[in-house]
Amino acid sequence: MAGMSRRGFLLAAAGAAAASALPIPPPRRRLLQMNGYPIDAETPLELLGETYITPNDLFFVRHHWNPVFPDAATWALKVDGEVERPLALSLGDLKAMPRASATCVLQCAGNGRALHRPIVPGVQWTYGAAGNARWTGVRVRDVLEKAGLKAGAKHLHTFGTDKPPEKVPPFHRSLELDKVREDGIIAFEMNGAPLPLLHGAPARLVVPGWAGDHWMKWLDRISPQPSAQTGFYMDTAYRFPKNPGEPGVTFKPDEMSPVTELFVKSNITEAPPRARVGRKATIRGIAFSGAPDVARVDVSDDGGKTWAAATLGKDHDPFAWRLWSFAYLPKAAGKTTLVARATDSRGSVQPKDAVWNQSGYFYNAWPSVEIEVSA
Ligand SMILES: Nc1nc2c(c(=O)[nH]1)N[C@H]1C(S)=C(S)[C@@H](COP(=O)(O)O)O[C@H]1N2
Ligand SMILES: [Mo]
Repeated sequence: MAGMSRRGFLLAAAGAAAASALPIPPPRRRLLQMNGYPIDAETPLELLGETYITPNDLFFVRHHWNPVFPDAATWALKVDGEVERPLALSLGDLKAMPRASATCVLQCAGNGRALHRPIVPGVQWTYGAAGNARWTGVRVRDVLEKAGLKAGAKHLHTFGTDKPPEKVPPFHRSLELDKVREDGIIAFEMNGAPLPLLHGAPARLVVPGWAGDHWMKWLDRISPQPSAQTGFYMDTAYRFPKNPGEPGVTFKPDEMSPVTELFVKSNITEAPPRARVGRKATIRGIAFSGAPDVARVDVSDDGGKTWAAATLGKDHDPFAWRLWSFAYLPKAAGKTTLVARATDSRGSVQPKDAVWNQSGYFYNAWPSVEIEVSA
């Protein structure tokens, strides 16, 4: 993005219509960006909890290298592998199929990486590599049925159009067919608008409840197969220890398994810095999980000894986040620390401390805020 502001870049990218090239210099002719990524941008914490639906222009962006945007006019989704009839479906073909929508959270597995101690290398996401959107397209199940899925297939291999530079391994992924047949959507709309280029236009995979690495952008091929895909982004990256150790303890790939379901989590997105004894002070936040629903959010002013229930927002959908608020009534003057804790519909409770892991995935410790209470 040499010589271009982020906003300028986003405007240029948004204006790039159906073109296939990004308006940035080719990999070897540009300034070195210190984090090494073309665009990794997160939503500010205070904006996360403002609305149930995260607007498209505030939705975090993450990809591994400069994207190659497909031309929607010539793009086709190829379906091959363990199917009776390999297919190539145009955007028009997809749009002629029955529609499906899901309002759900997309969260990068690395969201909150910056909060792990000891520090973990990688993009230093804090809170905002997560958003809640309404995704519309067709069911993966319907596409696979059209192609005639064969019995032996267990994993769906997914491919996007982006190409890594030189010897960098491609971002090739696969996920369990059972999950993607149950809930998966190939989405071409986001919040009622055509899917934006930066979010994977013409179409991306949506995997409600599962971490962002499964949500292939610029999707151009799906292939059901008997076994999981191999390669760096399956065998080394996106793995979480089966039996985590103390903070700082690392594991070999075979001692870990792929990240899938999100961990139960809340964040506090708004809190007054100051309050008065006996006057209600409202704090707000979001909560979500890899389980379909959030059952409750509680707040404590004594470090988790006692808890009081927050009020959940009225909007909810399976695997979406839930806004919440809590009217805190300060009892004494001084510095007060409030912590929050979510519980999901399967009974999983957000832990006081996150599980440290060498890739910094799934940070979900209790969020806290400090309020200065005066008499
Ligand atoms: N083709 C492709 N798809 C991809 C990626 C990528 O690098 N290439 N990154 C994944 C990761 S790690 C995340 S967290 C999400 C981010 O989606 P967003 O940019 O729409 O927020 O896209 C996923 N899909
Ligand atoms: Mo991610």
